[in-house]
Amino acid sequence: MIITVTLNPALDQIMFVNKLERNQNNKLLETVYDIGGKATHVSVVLSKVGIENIATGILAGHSGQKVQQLMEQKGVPCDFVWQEGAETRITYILVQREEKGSYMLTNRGFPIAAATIQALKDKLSTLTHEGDIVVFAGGIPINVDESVYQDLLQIVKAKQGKLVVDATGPFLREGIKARPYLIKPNEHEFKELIQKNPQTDGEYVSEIKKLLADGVEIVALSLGKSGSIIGTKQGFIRLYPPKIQEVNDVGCGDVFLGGALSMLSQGKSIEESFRFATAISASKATHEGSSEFDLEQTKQLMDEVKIESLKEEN
Ligand code: TA6
Repeated sequence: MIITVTLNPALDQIMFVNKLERNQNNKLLETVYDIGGKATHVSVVLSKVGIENIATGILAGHSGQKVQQLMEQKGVPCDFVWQEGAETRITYILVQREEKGSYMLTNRGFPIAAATIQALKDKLSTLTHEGDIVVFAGGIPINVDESVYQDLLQIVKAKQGKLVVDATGPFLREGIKARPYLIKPNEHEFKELIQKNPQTDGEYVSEIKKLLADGVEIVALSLGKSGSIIGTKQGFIRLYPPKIQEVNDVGCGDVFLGGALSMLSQGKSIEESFRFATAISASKATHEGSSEFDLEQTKQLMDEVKIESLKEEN
């Protein structure tokens, strides 16, 4: 079983214009809603691929109900903790049809009540069984500190669960302290973590080796449109994504993580798992929604993913 934990889910409001004009009345061409918050995306991929999973975390209000409704429409079993008197945050994403890339404005979300955190701890303890993969991904609520985060991680470790952590700054460091199965930092998060600025793949490999020595089993370093570097004690590979017509890049990193876990959880090799992850992430980029992709398109893109083995620079 794979359990995804989204402490701070979001309802993504994705708006499309031709080209944003300053000081103008920019008429929206279209607005679509999708799920947001990162670990939620992982669950969408797992469900679409047919991997048993449960999505939990903290939801609230009408926007939280809309998120759960969208998750259920995408075939995701949900078991969230609900907080009264609050509203799940809305993320505003602007996509210009005539330009590449998107603008994303993320709200911080509501403060989590002590009772809500306790309810989540109880739920996590109930849901997690030995050998389960438990994915913590996405932003952290404004009043959740590193010690609360570590308490949640340790509930999983106590149950012999396998931790996956996709977090930033001090929370990524907390994740590494818990000796996780997998971490997925992006380039910015990685450089902030190591407090260095690697310039070559070989330098990245040297830094990743230190994290493996600290007890991380798989380091999946996302380099965005340039691809990724995957490091394990068995070696290092560099993956290059296929060329695609980008529509909306929001959610690609989360779909990448979901794609990798959907394969790893079936015992597929590192190379096969991250080939699939790279292809499904590329498919997501060609879709408007932040959790949309096409499995047929993914299969066609698999052969266009380039993979090289990497060595540490001496
Ligand atoms: O990675 C995509 C996404 O999850 C969007 O769906 C949007 O909700 C945003 O990121 C949330 O990011 P945050 O770091 O605030 O959790």
